[in-house]
Amino acid sequence: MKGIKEIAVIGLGYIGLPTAIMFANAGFKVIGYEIREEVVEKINLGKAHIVEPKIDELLRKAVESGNLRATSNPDDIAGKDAYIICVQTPLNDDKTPNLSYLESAVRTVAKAMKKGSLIVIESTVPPLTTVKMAKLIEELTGFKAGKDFYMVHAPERVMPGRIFKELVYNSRIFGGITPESAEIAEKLYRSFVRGQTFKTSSTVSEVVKLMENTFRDVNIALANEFAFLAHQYGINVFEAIELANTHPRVRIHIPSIGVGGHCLPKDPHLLLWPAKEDFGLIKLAREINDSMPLFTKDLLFSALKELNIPPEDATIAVLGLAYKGDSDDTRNSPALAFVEAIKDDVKAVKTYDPFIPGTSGSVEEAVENADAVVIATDHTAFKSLNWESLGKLMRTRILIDGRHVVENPPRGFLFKGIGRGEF
Ligand code: SAJ
Repeated sequence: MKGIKEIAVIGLGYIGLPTAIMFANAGFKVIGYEIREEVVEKINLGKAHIVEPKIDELLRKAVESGNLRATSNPDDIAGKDAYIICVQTPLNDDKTPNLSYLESAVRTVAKAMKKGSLIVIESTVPPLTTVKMAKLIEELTGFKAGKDFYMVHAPERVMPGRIFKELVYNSRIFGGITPESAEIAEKLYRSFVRGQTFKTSSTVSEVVKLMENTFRDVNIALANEFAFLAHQYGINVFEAIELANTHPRVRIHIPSIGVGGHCLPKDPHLLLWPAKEDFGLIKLAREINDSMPLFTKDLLFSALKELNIPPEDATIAVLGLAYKGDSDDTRNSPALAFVEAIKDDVKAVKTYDPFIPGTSGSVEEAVENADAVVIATDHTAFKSLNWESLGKLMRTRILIDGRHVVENPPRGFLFKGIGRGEF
């Protein structure tokens, strides 16, 4: 395989755009293919359509160097040496994978590629997908996989907010349909990856990616079950977790109002989808995590009951809509699930999230005349609120902590928190 010089990145979302930028700033000629024309326009002006530290300066550098251009015209990606596919793989409503975006991207690449092209799927996919897509390319092109083209699954592990650091320093796995495919991809990515790199088969790589997020989802569910027990035993689960984690080989996760984002709620289902049978733990963990917004609703309603406030008379202020702290992403956010769960049973719901336009203008505005405040996202801004002055604005002072933001409940409030069984 002669040296790779020209790369097409398919899909310029929160993984594709940073990846295109890294390759461009590593000296490759990169063309980003994106169907959203407004995104193409912005990128060609050196402006990012996603919020991520350092992205504006790195994107401007890539565009001004002439190494990165975006297009929505598939003719512009013809005959490239490498194609990096970074499209979404969401779930359908019935929790089965929607691979239509991936298949459409593969068909676009099949039309554009040349003999010898390397194709990399970065998207998180069900096991066995990469080999299936290689067969589709063989059918569409008459090329022989592993001989006339190379194909690899190379999942990303980046955490939003740290993408550019983690793209360089995280370890990386290259799963090839043939060992040579993995070799070629590893060499290409080492143009910017400084972390350890590993080669394996495409199916092992697909399973590894899904195992990583399933491991996290199951451990969060375990922490949530510990929280349920803490309520029965009258203890603070966070004190217990902190002490348990002093064990050198124990790292219990954090109980919360729920698990959001577009990875953890989805990936366990992708892992199980092609399996002929599963064994229950992974699905049960998903059910436990998905039940947390309702558990938080129960805490709120038990507090209203203690103060003899009929829910239908109550105004509830919800602080945070994003799926996790200091993010503007609301995909599968448990905060939204919580609002959905209470909105028809209470008089009014007011929301405030500093990262989400269209919510109240301030915490004060949201809590004014409210009967209860529910902390639904662990934004840093919520960790230093003056509850005494906020309490003066409220009709009744109930505080429900869904994110372990409040360590010592403020005086004058009826406080309940997930795992705070001592109250
Ligand atoms: N959460 C908890 N308790 C915890 C940790 C997280 O309730 O102890 C919640 C968060 O609030 C959030 C959700 O779970 O709602 C997911 O949080 P996350 O920190 O896992 O964030 P993601 O989904 O953005 O990132 C994960 C990461 N995977 C792992 O840490 C194994 C990231 O490295 C992956 O790249 C990313 O999924 C992905 O794209 O797959």
